[in-house]
Amino acid sequence: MYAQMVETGLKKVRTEEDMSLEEAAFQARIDAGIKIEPKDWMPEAYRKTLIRQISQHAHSEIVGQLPEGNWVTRAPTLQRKSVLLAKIQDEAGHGLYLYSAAETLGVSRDELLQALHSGKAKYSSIFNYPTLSWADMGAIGWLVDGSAIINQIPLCRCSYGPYARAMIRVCKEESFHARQGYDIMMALAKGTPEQKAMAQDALNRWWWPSLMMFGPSDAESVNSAQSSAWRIKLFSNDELRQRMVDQTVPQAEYLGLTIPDPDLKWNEERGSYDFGEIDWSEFYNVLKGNGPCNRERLRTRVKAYEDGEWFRDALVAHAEKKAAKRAA
Ligand code: BYC
Repeated sequence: MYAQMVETGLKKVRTEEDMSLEEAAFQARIDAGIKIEPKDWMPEAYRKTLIRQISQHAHSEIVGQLPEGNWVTRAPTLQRKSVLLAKIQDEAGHGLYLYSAAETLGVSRDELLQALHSGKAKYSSIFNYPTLSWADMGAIGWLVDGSAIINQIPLCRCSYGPYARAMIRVCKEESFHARQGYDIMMALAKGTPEQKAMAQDALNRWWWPSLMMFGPSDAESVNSAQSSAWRIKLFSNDELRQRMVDQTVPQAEYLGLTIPDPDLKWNEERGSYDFGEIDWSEFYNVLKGNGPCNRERLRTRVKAYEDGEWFRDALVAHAEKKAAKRAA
């Protein structure tokens, strides 16, 4: 079922002439700002779009634990280690809320995980880059969680109730994540010249991939038009990307670090920053599975799932035993 959903991805917006009476009434509810709940009637394509986006979001949270997990045993102090551990555990929680939200749309968790493990389902491109130094923990919290917040705050108001409600809690936790990242960057930027160089190197490597997190340019985004009509998306990919640049440049200046973009400059007329062209060939290459860590990430997830089989079996055996007792 999932493969079929992905293949039939929406490419154009439904117009009034295309709509049945039921669909028109559904669209009117969305336009009036009424939340759609799991048992409400919904067009099949709305359901499929949500399953696609929510499950990709869930997969991103789960795979997103891996780059940071790489530094737990090498965190520089006990305090840094406990904060990093707490953050990574939060990401697991986010994945679980999101899988639950996707399940309300009638897809099973097994199907969703199968799609991830077989490489059919996407997860955020950002998690296919390696974490080479401790400064990367700072850059991820600051830039990646910072971008995630910008993308996710509007999702708290999206049209599908369970997704919107999950996002409220997720966003609260993400802001702690972004602050812990910025705190690491501040410590390094104020540290020795070597530490400051580490911070700059991490910014250099994470800046462009973070801008890619917002997805293709509006002109290339196949899903945006229909998702906006359904109020799954409240702002376009480019609008949110611009917001990220405008928010982050002054933060980099405060740290005394340089954004690795020679074309970055303040545009007085627009009241925001102009920035250089993103290397879209790199983005699409990562999406095709050819980023620096795509294979390693999937291999690690599949192994973790297989290693956990005994535990899942034990839970089922326990539940069956309890059910049998109750029935006796
Ligand atoms: N990476 O038509 P478009 C986190 C795909 S987790 C990979 O614009 P849409 C965090 C897109 O799926 C971050 N694929 O699509 C966790 C589509 O392909 P399909 C994850 C991408 O859905 C731990 C195709 O490109 N956040 O924050 O309208 C630690 C065309 O794109 C990417 C979410 O998932 C990408 N970067 O818009 C720290 C948020 N971009 O599916 C942090 C929820 C695009 O048609 N998701 N694609 O085969 C969204 O807001 C939207 O799905 C997107 C894309 C803005 C990402």
